[in-house]
Amino acid sequence: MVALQTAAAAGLTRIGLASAQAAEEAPAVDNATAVVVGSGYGGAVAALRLGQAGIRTLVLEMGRLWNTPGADGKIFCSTAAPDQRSMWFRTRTEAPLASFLWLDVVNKDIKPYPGALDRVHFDAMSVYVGRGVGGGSLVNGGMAVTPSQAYFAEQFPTVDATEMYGTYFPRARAMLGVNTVDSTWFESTEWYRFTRTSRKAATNAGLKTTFVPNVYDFDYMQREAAGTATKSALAQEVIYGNNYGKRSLDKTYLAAALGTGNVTVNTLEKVKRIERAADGTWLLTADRIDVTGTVVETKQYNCTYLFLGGGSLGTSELLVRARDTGALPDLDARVGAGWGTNGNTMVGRANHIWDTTGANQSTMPVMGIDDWANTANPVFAEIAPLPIGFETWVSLYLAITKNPSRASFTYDSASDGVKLGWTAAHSAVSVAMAKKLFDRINLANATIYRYDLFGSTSKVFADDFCYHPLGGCVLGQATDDYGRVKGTSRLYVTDGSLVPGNIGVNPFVTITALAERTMARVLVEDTAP
Ligand code: FAE
Repeated sequence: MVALQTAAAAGLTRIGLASAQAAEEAPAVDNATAVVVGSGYGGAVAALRLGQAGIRTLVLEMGRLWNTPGADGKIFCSTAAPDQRSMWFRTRTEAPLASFLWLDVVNKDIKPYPGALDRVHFDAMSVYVGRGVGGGSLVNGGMAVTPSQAYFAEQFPTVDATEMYGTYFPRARAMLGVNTVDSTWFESTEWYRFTRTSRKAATNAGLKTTFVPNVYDFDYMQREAAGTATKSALAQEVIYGNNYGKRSLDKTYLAAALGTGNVTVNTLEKVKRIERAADGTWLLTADRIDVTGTVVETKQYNCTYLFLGGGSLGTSELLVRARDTGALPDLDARVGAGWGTNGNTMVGRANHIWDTTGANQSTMPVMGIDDWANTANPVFAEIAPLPIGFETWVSLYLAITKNPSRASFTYDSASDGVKLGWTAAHSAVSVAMAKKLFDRINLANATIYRYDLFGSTSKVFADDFCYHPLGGCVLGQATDDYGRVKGTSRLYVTDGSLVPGNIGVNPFVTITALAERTMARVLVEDTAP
């Protein structure tokens, strides 16, 4: 933790216990025993467990370290007043809710900068991801949900579910700092009126709701509500970062990783190529950018063990490129395949005038409508906030549907990037499933949908973006059962690309637990002297 702070305060892009000295002496070609690409959930677990094992590890992260306050004294900007810190090299924000009453009042012009939230556009789907030390943990809603054991076993038939639920899920939850809202406070506070109103509507339709844990510190949130702590979740902070309260990875796994003294993080460095050197070690090429996005240096790294934690998009792109440009021709044909949106679709309902949702809304979701057991139409819908500071009567949801559609990434030589084969027809499956559930809620409550939230005049379901990209290097298919990439050696995947397109709940606890399982095995079997 100390290292994270001092390094950024000094304006350095290299962070470790001896960061100041290291930055001045950093050689052009760097050697580490292990390199971890990306510092989200998968990367952070890998870094900590490698560091604890005494292995000298370098983490390469394309985003910046978020701990230096801007002119307003805050590290992150709020959703209400987005500035350059909000999004990754944009001239205008691209918020999920594009409009209100069809008005273009949500998005703002900003200066290009390595902001915390990115929206990556493919032909028929755009994907929100976090950028910076901590990856998605910086921008997400903190919902820390463990999937049902039955569905986990269905999605991961070769993984010992008993061991996962006995060892790795509890380990992940403990390290992530998962906690649950106090139910008495929840029932009385104005900040969760929106959730109670949605719960009532679901109950009227005979649907079950369930509390979901979060990594936001609920004691802190209660102090925010009491006026004794600076507001964050209660001050419209979430998708562009939280200044207080949230236990993002830079405060948990990554702080512990740096504390081992064996881990260094280089920021604003994007790995673009991985290949095998003649001596069998890994050779990486990375572009270092400045805050204008200009490439100021192209660097090379050499390591024995390579861990990919660039997320479903980042890792899939690196591996598809490596296979299809001939750098790693023996990678499995299933690299790039098995991608899905976790069945994501967002929707808003209009409540009756007497069913208020409140001007004051916490940004941290704490409840879901759980209809996953309905085999005819399995849906788990997060009750999402719409924290815009005035009464809207809107109930907003992020539905996770059991959409079986999967797409693949393919290499595009023209851009040296990847294309994603996800189509509007794939999204239509999620929409149809969500619609069945919310039609039921509307019928039971004599309510209607909102048509004004997603830009166009008639769009009810947001079918063109997702928060939960999963797959692209599926466990047991493109890798062995522990994330070792097939067709090569000492190359591992530890992130969301291992999950086969859907996990039925918000995914980061699953990603973290699977990474813990991989590291436990790999450190014993692959790195022993
Ligand atoms: P991720 O966290 O995306 O980390 C990948 C990291 O690698 C990033 O920091 C990248 O900048 C970096 N990177 C990528 N490519 C490169 C490269 N070539 N070179 C260097 N660095 C690279 O991956 N999930 C939940 O469970 N609960 C929630 O409440 C929730 N809410 C969400 C809300 C929003 C707005 C968003 C965007 C996501 C949300 N998610 C939520 C999803 C969750 O954040 C996501 O599943 C995880 O962050 C994925 O973890 P990974 O380790 O796969």
